[in-house]
Amino acid sequence: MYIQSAQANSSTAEASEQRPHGQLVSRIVVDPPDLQAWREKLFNVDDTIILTNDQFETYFPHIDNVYSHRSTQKYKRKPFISHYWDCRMKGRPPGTPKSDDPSKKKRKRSARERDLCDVKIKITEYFPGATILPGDGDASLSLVSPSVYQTSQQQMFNDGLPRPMDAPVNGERFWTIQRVNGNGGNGKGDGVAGPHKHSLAKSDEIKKSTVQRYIAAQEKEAKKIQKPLPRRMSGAALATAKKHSREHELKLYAACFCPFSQRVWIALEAKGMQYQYCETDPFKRPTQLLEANPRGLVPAIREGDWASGESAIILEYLEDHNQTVPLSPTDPRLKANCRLWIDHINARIVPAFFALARATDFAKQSEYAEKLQNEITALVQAANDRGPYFLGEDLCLVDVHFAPFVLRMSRILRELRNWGDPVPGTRWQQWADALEQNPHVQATTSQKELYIETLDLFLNSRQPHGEYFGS
Ligand SMILES: N[C@@H](CCC(=O)N[C@@H](CS)C(=O)NCC(=O)O)C(=O)O
Repeated sequence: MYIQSAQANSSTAEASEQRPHGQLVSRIVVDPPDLQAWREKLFNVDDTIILTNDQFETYFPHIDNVYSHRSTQKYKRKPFISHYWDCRMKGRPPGTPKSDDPSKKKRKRSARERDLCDVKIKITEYFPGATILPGDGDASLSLVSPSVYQTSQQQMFNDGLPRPMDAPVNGERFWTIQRVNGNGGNGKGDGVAGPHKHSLAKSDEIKKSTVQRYIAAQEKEAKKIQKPLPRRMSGAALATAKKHSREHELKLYAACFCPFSQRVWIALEAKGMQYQYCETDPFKRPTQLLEANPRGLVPAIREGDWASGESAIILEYLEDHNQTVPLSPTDPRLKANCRLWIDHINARIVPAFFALARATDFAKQSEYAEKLQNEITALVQAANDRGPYFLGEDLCLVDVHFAPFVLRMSRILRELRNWGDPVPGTRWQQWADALEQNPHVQATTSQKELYIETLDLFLNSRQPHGEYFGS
């Protein structure tokens, strides 16, 4: 079954380079012909495999669970780019910190031994117009001499799978996949690296392929429509809300599913303030909420006869009101800088987040994921080098604005929208982990199911978080 058509959103080298980490294709074909044979072939990678763009996009997402992306090599003035992937059974490289965040998805790999397999592959993507020529300076090319290629164009090989008949000739994008390492000799004495030390079935037990994850996400969404959901606050958030349920002059009207509400809640907790938490369903338009915020949106706060809506305004108010734990720097330039990046979060990251969260079309998901990643990268580049937070060691308002969305990236976008975790060892990962592990963020976070269960609530909000036109 062909699910969604290819979106040729990367017809140039630049577009390919901008793709998020490890993400090579932009469509899903659930049930293509000869799938089992193709999976075996792409698992074994006995010889260099040449694929048309169509073949690569169709079959690689069915086998990408076997491998994990390690690095991408770009070449100056060359019409190709190489992506290196290790067999997933090689395990986590030494030095990659494990997250001890209890709400983070538990990975089966934590129990697995390391270095169970040594197979590495190189996937080379040749841009339109590239041809395979010997001596082009790249090792992969010398493996594919014109005569080999000639043969591959003309024959059906003994695995019975069709070869790309026209890829390098008619100037379309094409791909090669080849082994660059393996478990020693393969016993044939032909210099070819050895095979995987496990079966394809074993790889399938360990991780689902992109296509399987796509199908699971679709099923999850379908089930969600069928059964009524509890949609109730849970976990640490519930405990914190109970602790702050007593009548108090300062009231926070918030909804557990709402990222904007969570911002204000994090700030109240970080500042150690006394307040009353009032879980509020904005869709029911309760009077107390309308009195505090005539627009009827959460969050809103009330303090005596004064009230306000809008998370950014409330956060500024709390900052002016309570300086015991400041979340804003005193230096005017640094403060202006923070305001600038808060604006970036609200004007660019939030709409890009919503665009991706709303995208059920797989090709659109790739496009929006790339845009969201670019907006995040701009923010991360503006952050203090040492971290872990935006300004360094202490949580500030930029972090407070950002944190609820970072949490929802791993809880919603990763589960439903094919969003990739931050690349290990990067500043982005350091920041995302710090936000996940921050005690005030954790104290205001429910168990992860809540966020998927309530996705429709904040996506259906009246707020025009909008069409994202980021460029
Ligand atoms: N810009 C507002 C956004 C608040 C917002 O969108 N709240 C949503 C829940 S996440 C809401 O109250 N929706 C109710 C509705 O649309 O009727 C803020 O930052 O406070």
